[in-house]
Amino acid sequence: MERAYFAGGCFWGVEYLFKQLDGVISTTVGYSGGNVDNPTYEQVCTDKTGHAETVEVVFDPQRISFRDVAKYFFEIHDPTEYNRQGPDIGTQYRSAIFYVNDDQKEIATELVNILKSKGYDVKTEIVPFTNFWKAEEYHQDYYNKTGKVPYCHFYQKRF
Ligand code: MHO
Repeated sequence: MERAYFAGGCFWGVEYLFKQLDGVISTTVGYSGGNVDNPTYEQVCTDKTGHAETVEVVFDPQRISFRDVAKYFFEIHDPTEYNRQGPDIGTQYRSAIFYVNDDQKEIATELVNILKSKGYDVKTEIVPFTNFWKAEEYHQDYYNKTGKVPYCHFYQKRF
């Protein structure tokens, strides 16, 4: 199994859509890229801890490649938004890929360049993974638990 970490706005919607992708085994929502250990949602919401709402995606590389997982990421959020996603504003809603190895870094960078060549002014940060703090239980699987539907994430073809 391979792991990948994506931030693309409110993690409820990003997780909901990743769960629908064939080859994805499990997902967890949490916080990456910040400077406070084991932060709470309230702390992250202050926009002062440096974390981004992030989804840990575990997938089976024999069924789907990192390239296709990452392509999908760019198609389920708007990578041209800077420090926001839809109605949610703040650095915790930034677009980022926290790569865990050089292959992921290269592929993510290549995909950003493809999107740029298509005219998208991509703001996604491609940065090394440092840590991932699992979010509170009520944020896990939020839409499936509540029966609500995402308010700002949907699939849109970009490649
Ligand atoms: N706009 C949403 C953000 C939730 S998300 C987990 C809210 O205020 O509840 O950041």
